[in-house]
Amino acid sequence: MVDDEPVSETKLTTTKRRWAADGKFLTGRIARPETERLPPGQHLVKDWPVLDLGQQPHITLENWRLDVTGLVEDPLSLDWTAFQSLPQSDNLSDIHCVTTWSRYDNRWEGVLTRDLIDRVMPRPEAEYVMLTSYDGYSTNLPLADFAGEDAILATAWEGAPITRSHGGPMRLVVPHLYFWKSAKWLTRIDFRGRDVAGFWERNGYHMRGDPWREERYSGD
Ligand SMILES: Nc1nc2c(c(=O)[nH]1)N[C@H]1C(S)=C(S)[C@@H](COP(=O)(O)O)O[C@H]1N2
Ligand SMILES: [Mo]
Repeated sequence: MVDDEPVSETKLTTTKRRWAADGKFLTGRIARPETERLPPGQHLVKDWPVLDLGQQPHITLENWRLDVTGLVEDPLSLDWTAFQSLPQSDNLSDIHCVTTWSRYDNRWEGVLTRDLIDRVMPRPEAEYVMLTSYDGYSTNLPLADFAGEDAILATAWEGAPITRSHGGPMRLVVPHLYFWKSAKWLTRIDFRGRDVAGFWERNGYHMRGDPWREERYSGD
């Protein structure tokens, strides 16, 4: 069951809300994505940190569902077998987390968001998506970003199923935006005509979140 605001105040939410209020980590530097691989204010890590609201849901493949709703011609409710029968792809991308770590060259396998979009056929009025996850997390992004060419509904990382702590059995990866837009344990994709703030977006974070423009906080 997915609630709208299930998450109690934790040290993480308090700290990250304060960073947003203070504009922490902003460099004011102009990034050049053509020549610089690391966005401004980021540093490289080799490991892969786990970040979430602290409730990592257990979802069996049998119970897993993905609902695709809202302003689309063909809404879908997919079980795991139906999801696996969508076209499968793989790609390589970098992760940029707003808490300033970046990780290069992550190999993902799953369903490109473009292939899902082709299947449901968004109506012309659909300009945003709201994502909802099994832990009650939500995040919003423009449809144009959700449809980015590297964006993937990922079921595997580096050749193995994505672990529960990293959002398995399925998570979104939208590598050209800060990683909070990449919902773990994703269960609903809702196509909308208006941009409504998700969890971090209600807590001081940017509606778009482009690391190259350093869109960390609302108002940046
Ligand atoms: N469902 C869900 N997705 C989520 C989050 C979350 O708390 N719940 N946290 C976001 C944030 S802030 C980040 S940085 C990344 C972290 O993903 P990772 O734990 O695989 O590194 O997941 C994003 N997706
Ligand atoms: Mo994050």
